[in-house]
Amino acid sequence: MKQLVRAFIAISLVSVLLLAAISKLNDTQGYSGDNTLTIYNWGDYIDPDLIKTFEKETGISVVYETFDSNEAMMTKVRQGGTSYDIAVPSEYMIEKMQAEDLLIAIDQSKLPNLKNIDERFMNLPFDPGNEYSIPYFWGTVGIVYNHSLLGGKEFTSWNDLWDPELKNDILLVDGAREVMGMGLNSLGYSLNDTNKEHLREAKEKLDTLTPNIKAIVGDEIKILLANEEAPIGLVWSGDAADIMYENENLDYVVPEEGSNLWFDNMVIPKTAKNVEGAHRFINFILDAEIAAQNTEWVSYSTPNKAALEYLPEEMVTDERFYPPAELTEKLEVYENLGQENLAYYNDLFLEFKMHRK
Ligand code: SPD
Repeated sequence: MKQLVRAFIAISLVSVLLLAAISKLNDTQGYSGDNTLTIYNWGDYIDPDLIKTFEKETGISVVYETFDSNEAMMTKVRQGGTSYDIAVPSEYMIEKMQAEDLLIAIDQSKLPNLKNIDERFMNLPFDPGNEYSIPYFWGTVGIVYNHSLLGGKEFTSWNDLWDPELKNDILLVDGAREVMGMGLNSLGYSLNDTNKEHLREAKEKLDTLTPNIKAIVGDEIKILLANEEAPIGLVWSGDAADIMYENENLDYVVPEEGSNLWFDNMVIPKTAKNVEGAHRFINFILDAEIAAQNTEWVSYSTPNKAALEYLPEEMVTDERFYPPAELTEKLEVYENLGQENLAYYNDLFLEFKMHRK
């Protein structure tokens, strides 16, 4: 009898330890079972109340993680250590993920709210037919500047940033393609240039901007600019829109030489364990009122046409953030330049960052 009791206690102990280990693993590895959804998104890129609403509506609990660059996101998804059910990459990275067979095809029959998306943002070259990705937010890259701190100075060209009077005035978003793109555009080259001499020339031109650069930063760029810690920033349009609601001395411009037009879309990585829940989440985000709430919180430009009527008119008619097709046609969308070229962009960007130290 004593042996039986001892065996029972031993089995119970092992079970408890096993359960604790599994639960710990779930906490750290983003386990996605039927009742969990693991989402991987950019920082500051969803209204946190919407996660609660989704959890309440569906009974699915959300594990939410953030990244600050497409490259960081890709590395983690490729490693496969965490079972992401949803990720939100930009267009060139979607193409790359698809080329590396890292995505699950989306079942559009499960997305009745997809009809809310403006045709203009569907069926784009990086994902014909939206087989693998669904629009989330879109925008441009440009210069946000504080006309009050700069004594009324205006910006029209990337080359205006090289003005020696702007010593220590500029914050750059920490993005390899954005910063290298600024160097390329300032020389009249394409944002998708793969000519190594042009890329090196762009990096060397960026080195000469060093005296004017105060810092290269992540999401904190918004707070620094809004609090007037620096008068100029190279930013994504949505970050400019966000801080311009807080500080009326700020303005945003897309330089005349051209710039980047980008699209962030929701995808379901191959690591997904809750594909059904992922579709439910995407459809939830596509709802017009939910998309409007998200847009008000995030401040980026929504591709959801049906959401526009729930948003303040002055927001959605502002052509700095909702440029019409005639304007965006002049901008360039990043392409997937292939592993070797993308690595070269990243190496040059790193070299440029080192040069500053
Ligand atoms: N804080 C949210 C940042 C989202 C930026 N996405 C833009 C990517 C452009 N390639």
